[in-house]
Amino acid sequence: MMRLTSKNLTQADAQTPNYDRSKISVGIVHLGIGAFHRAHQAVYIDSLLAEQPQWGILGVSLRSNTTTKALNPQDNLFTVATNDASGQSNRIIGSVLNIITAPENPQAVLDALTAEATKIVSLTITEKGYCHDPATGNLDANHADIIADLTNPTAPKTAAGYIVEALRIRRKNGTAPFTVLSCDNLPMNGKVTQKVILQYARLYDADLAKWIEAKVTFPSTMVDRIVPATTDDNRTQISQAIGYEDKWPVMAEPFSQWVIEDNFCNTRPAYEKVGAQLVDNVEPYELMKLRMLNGSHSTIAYLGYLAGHKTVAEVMAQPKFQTLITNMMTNEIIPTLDLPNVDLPAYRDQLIERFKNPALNHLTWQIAMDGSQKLPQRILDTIRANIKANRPYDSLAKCVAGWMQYASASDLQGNEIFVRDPLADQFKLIGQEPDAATMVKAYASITSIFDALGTNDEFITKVTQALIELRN
Ligand code: CS2
Repeated sequence: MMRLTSKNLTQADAQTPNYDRSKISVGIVHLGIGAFHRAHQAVYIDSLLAEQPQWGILGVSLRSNTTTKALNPQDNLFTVATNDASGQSNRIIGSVLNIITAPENPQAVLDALTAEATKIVSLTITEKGYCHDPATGNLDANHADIIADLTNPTAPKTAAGYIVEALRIRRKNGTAPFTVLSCDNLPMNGKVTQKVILQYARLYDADLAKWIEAKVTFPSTMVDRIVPATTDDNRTQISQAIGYEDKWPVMAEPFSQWVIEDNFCNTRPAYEKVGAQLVDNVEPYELMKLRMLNGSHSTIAYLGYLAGHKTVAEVMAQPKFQTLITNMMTNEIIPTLDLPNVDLPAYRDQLIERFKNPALNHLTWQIAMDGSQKLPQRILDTIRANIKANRPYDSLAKCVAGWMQYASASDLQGNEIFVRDPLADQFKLIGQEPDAATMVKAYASITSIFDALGTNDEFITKVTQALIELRN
């Protein structure tokens, strides 16, 4: 089968770009070009380029060269296949003009970041890419990569290192700064990014930090689309469907949402023309999405995995789980939210349907990954809000208990679990504690996750009970 490239693009059996790619230029540099970015922001931009050709994307992989190697030979074109019970539709996205692997070509990344035409630097680097303490949001100045970047700031490795070095050069050259646009699942992701960048910059050059504080904006965003990891079967099936070999397509659900704080220090794309919502304050939307969607996802992932289920849809096909998740959203999450203009029960029902999508092979193991980075904003903040208002949080406590069992690297039958998390080694040691109460206390004393909640007796008791129940 012939490889998908610019030459055969228009012959592919899919929706293809409605613009001439040779007329598009780079206006956005995106750090962390994973499946999510390609199925989300790259699609919105693809819809806009016919009208605004100056907003093409240059993708950067900060670590591995897998995406670059797969996509450069196909002119960085890739298929986004959306799927649900009604079938599949394939769209080839042309908005990513080039992809660079940063460790192989750091100068090319800095050149792109310092180009006058680059007005936005966006990020999907996952929670751990911020090198921060998830409980407080402060930069982790002891993080090995941050130490390395501060020792050698002109040859950075981290997103913070690249952004600050690029801003230093832009300031020196008299080039206007870019907007930094976080698209990761963190509450007030713009604020978190700003804090990390400013703290890093202060350790580098105090004057530069002041300039960044005065000139650069960090809008918050709420991003939403379920994008499971692509499998070999997906690759084969999508290639067959479009008639050309696509080595790096993505699979996603049809649903997509993007809410953006309208606070750009440089120019911006007309996002509102392609379905994104621009608002003054994103926080309530972020809390809604993180607590309802991602909080439910993590609960489904830990408890579902321990019950022997491989995918989210499989878990949600069990009436017991569907009831648990519905009740958790109704009684323990919705009451913590303040969005008078959104029909939250309708949002809940829509989420249940999205989770049940039988066409998505979304692995519980994939969502279970990096719990140390996800739990605070998805589950623990909600528990804190309930404690404060004297409301129940029993289902959320079950999720925490499920996470602890999972983190111990041993399932309920004593089989080993491959836990992927920056704290996996520490978790495994704690998991050897012989009884539930001691184990719960030990996990809850990890302050970078639990902060002061870890010393709340009522919380410890509830989670311990939930863990004992789970084990029985
Ligand atoms: C998931 C998210 O892997 C995970 O942790 O909860 O990636 C989720 O699918 C997206 O946030 C949906 O927008």
